[in-house]
Amino acid sequence: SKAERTCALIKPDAFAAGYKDAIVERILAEGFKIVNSKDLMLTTKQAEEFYEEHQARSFYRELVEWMSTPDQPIHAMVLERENAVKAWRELAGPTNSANARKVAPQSIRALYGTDSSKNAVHGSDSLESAQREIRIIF
Ligand code: 3AN
Repeated sequence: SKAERTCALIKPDAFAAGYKDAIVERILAEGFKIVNSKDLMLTTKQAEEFYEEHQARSFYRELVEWMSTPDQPIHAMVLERENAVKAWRELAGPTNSANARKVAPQSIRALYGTDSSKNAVHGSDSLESAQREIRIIF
């Protein structure tokens, strides 16, 4: 089977709390290769485009503003592995960190997230999303 690429973000909550190195170590330990990475702050426009599929959701504006807060960096990575999209979403865990602590206690969101929005990391939901997200950020 063939190596896939997915887009991972360490969000502002986990970055500010100093969890970047621990999360990167875990990613490598789980067999992912980090083929590109950078610290950055998203512009409002980048965050809007990144989350455009959520435009109709009640939390969209808050999510965009949080992900593009000035002086609140994120760490973006392109991860490569067999089955990378699904494997990274599994490692990240359920969207809601409190739920993650119940059903997937070793997942990254269980270990480093707070709730449904401050949930430490992002993972692409498909290969198409991964390509789109990588193009927006890198
Ligand atoms: P996932 O990131 O697990 O794919 P999505 O795609 O449903 O989850 O949500 C994208 C992002 O939107 C989440 N990572 C989170 O930051 C935010 N979000 C999702 N659900 C909520 C919610 N109920 N309240 C606030 N923010 C949310």
